[in-house]
Amino acid sequence: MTATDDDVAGLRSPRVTARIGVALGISFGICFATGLLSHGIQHPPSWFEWIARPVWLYRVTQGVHVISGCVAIPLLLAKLAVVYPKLFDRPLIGSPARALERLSIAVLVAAGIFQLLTGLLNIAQWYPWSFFFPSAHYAMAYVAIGALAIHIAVKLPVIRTALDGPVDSRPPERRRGPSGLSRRGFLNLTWVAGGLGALAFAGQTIPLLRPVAFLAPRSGDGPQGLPINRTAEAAGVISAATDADYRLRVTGAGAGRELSLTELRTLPQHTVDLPIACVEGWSVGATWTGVRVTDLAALVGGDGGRGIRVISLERGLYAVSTLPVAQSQDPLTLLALELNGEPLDIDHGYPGRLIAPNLPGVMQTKWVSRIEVL
Ligand SMILES: Nc1nc2c(c(=O)[nH]1)N[C@H]1C(S)=C(S)[C@@H](COP(=O)(O)O)O[C@H]1N2
Ligand SMILES: [Mo]
Repeated sequence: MTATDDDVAGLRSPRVTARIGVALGISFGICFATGLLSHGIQHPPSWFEWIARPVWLYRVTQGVHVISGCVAIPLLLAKLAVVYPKLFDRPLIGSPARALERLSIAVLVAAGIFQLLTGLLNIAQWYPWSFFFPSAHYAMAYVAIGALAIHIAVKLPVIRTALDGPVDSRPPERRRGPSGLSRRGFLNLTWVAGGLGALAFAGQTIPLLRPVAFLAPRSGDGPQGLPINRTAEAAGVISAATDADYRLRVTGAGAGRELSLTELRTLPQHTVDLPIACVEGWSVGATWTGVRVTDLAALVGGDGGRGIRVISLERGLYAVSTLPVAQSQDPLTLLALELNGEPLDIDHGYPGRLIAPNLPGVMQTKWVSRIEVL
């Protein structure tokens, strides 16, 4: 960077890129932290115990995860737009320090684009790839954050100087480039684009913003006012779920019970207000009525103190969910038989689905066939 920066032409100034970079770094950092949390809840390491209160916490953290990712998309595009000629500077490699810097940038750009693109397509439920999205998205997060850390460390002196002082210290008559756009103007456009990125999806999780969520694919439509990620037909469970011989099997240490839907309905029923919060960022609050999982555990002499495994009629990826201990013992955790005052729609998990406080939607198994008290 030059001493005054004033002779750097137009928008391609470190003063511009550093400011966008700070915003991008913050959104990546937030996205990374909330993403790690979501992964940790679903695949808990032995030292990690997830909590059941506040019931809306995951709804917020996962909403923030998706929104911060959506904000980062226009920010990354703006940053690339101002720096891209520098990406091809000669020499391409040069000294070891320069080689490290350039390698970290190449990895950062590639991993950043990969994360934002796969995250976006996952929201749209479009999987034009053969890898397993959660594992790839999780692994690549470390690559992106590692490259970001190196990039910031290498650039720290430049960033410091660039942020010290106004974005444009040239005389006013020289502030507009050939496009007529000033640095301030470009930055303001970038912030507006970032805000639009947030708005496009925020309505998935913030009810007040639902009408303006112009890109959000799942914003509250679906039977009983709740979106559906996978229908009973897609899951191949229609005949098993509507079978008159349906029995819920509850197993514990040694003991076992089988309950028909009628028997489930004669057990004490409880009504709770809990959101479904999907990893894709959409979330909706709803009223659920059904049997406490702790009451079911008690039928086989357990209390959920070591967790509970919930098994679906469906085979495959969503067949099994292991509840954290906090949710397994929580009076709000139900085998729900009703949603918003009506029997569960088959697409929402009839005859019964799990609903628990502060848990990712993906762990709230539909079409439950078996409950194992661990
Ligand atoms: N058996 C089964 N349970 C499931 C799913 C599924 O595909 N199969 N999808 C999960 C996901 S990802 C979410 S977000 C919620 C959505 O519940 P809903 O379709 O009733 O809105 O159910 C969860 N439970
Ligand atoms: Mo989900």
